[in-house]
Amino acid sequence: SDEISSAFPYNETKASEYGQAARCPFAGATADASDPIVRASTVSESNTSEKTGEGPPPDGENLQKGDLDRVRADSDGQVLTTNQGVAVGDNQSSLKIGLRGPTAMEDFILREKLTHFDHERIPERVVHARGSAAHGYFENYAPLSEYTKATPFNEAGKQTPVFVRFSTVAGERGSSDTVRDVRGFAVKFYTDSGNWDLVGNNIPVFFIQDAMKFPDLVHAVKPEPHHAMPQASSAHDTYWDFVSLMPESTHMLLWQMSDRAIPRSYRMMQGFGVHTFRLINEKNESVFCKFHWTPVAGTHSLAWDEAVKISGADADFHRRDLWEAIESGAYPEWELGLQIFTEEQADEFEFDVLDSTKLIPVELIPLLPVGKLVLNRNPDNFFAETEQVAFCTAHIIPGIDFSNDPLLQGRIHSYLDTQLTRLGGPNFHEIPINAPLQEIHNNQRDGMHRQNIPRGRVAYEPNSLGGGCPFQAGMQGFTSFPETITEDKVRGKPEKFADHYSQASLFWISQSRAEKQHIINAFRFELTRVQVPAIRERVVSLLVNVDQTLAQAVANGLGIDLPVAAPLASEIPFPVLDASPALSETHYPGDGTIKTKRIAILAANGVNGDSVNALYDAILSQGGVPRVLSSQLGKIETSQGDTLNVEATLETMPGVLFDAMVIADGERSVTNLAIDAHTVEFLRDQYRHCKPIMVSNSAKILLDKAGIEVTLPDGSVDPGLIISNEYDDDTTSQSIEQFMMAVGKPRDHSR
Ligand code: HDE
Repeated sequence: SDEISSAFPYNETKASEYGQAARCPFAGATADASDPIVRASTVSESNTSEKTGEGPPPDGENLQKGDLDRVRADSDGQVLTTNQGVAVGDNQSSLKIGLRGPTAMEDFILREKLTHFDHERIPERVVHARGSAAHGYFENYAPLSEYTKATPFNEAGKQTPVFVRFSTVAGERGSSDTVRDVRGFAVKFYTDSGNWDLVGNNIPVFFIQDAMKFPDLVHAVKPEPHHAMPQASSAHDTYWDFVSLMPESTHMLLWQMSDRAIPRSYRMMQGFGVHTFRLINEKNESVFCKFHWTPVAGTHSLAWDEAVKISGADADFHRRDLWEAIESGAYPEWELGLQIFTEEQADEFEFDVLDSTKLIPVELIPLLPVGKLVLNRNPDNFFAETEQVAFCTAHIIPGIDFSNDPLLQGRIHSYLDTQLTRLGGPNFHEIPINAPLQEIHNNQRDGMHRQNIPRGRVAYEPNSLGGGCPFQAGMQGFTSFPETITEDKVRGKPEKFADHYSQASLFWISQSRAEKQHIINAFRFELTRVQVPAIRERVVSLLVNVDQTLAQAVANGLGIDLPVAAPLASEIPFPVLDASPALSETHYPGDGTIKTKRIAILAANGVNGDSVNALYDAILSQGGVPRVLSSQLGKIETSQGDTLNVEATLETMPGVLFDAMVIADGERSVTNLAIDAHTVEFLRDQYRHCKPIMVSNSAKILLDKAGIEVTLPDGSVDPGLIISNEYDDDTTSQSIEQFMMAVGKPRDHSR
């Protein structure tokens, strides 16, 4: 080291601080690469999140990964450099005129580092700022050539790489995941005929009918401009003022106040393209189409009280859930279903298919299952991929076309336009996550941050100097459907757009009893936060047109008389519809398994270790995620004289973060748990949120302490509360089976 310090004279005075030690990792600054946790957190498929499953994460099969490899960077074993590739000798101190003197202007290393840092942030998305994404693929079931020439659908078993981003709408980039809001469900297909983006939501309808109203809607729901409150919440005056004056939003309001707006997980929500699109086949025949994603895990939601508490316990609840599921190899899956219908059928519907506040009940046009979506790889870098991905409704491919939905028409402009500000110019398509797999050849040139190097003198068309290239593809390329239109140029709306209530009523009557109660509660909550009484009343007057019971229940909660119904926008009597069972979440129970369900096992000193181990293995073997929780980390003694590892504490991982719970067997353990007030809180929340609970006989004292009745209010057996007999092996295994069944089912709201 003497030799080295004499080679670097600037370190002479304080060799120990500035010497070789600062240029190489010092003792303790390197981690043992054979440790699986260390390995997992240094390689690009990292898992630094609280882990589900066992062992290092599997390497997901991803078709886009190869292509992104050219830009992936790993610094393993590399020397630190500037952005010009110059090796940096000292990354601790700026260059000074004397150790106590001013910093030299010529310190290009410091200046480059600070300049880059100063410009690290880009504007967040004006809506859908908070989101999470993953890579995967879409696999087509069978050729769909009868309807479309779009290449992802042209062969059985064909896989098309995708990148999917889920999001909330109103909250800022750092807001909480479990707020009441619509969720974005945006899919970028890297097809072999160019990129196709299906930029949808988890709710099949929208607030407004015309793009003209979108900025107003967003200004109303975002934090109020004078004091920038509230964050990520529609429960305030400006939002309800706006929607109460826009009766077309009523249908969407029912969805937004329903459980759909507080999903349990991104993996457990439906997705919808919302608008009517066109499909076009090789013969240039066209049909209309709506896109639906249905999750294999079922459609599940949180309880409102639970969502609020999760916000405090883990603001990244949905982000973490998606990340962990993929890291553990439990790849989320959806089925793509199409509602296909002709123009003639559309003319017969009592609603207009160009109106995004209306849906087509699947009982009227059933879903044609066409393929599955699998998400199997987490991004390497949040900013480079999830933040920089640019979804555009204008990105469509031959075989797909727009309808004249006036909301969609406006979106075709907005998504490209917004990237110019957000991503800093017109070359955002060259950012790796946005680049198509197909080569790009055109005469667009220059602009900020151009990456490719076009060769030759020709940047125009037609040309002879470039041999006429790049040339037009003719009918092989994208051609718009030649729809015949003979109409006046007007500002206005088609007649059927004036029906603002039939489908709101349809949604309401199609909900289960519990779902209806949740909708009432949500309206009461949001409107109670509204300060201006006239706004509250105006909202209830819209609800009178939807359903008297709903309106009355909301009015009661607000302490007001039932107002008169809001005036109708049309004289035409609109239809009263039959219920559509598929609009209720209960229609999508999932596959009945306990896969990825998080199950807390509460234990303390004196626990029956054999029973915990058996239960733990049983949960793992069925794909569930068991966690042993106690008052503090470390080891607890079992009644067998062994020890058991505590994985999380009751204080840091409250009940709302789990799908089910077990009080482990062992009288002494139960007595010890009873001393910790978190145990009772845990039990109460799990019970209140209708989650399965398994306790042994001896733990009944804990139920008493939590004020939990062992039977349902009507005296019948509570199927979600399983009391096992810890002294009888047979009944214990029956109880475990019963418990697992309950965990695999959607929540039972009979409590
Ligand atoms: Fe969007 N929307 N939107 N939207 N939207 C954006 O685009 C817009 C609408 C949706 O994960 C923005 O890149 C207009 C309906 C999703 O990156 C912006 C109108 C639906 C995402 C924009 C709508 C959506 C966005 C903000 C009415 C469901 C997130 C940043 C005419 C079918 C995509 C960006 C992602 C994002 C405009 C209505 C879904 C400003 C003008 C309807 C999932 O361009």
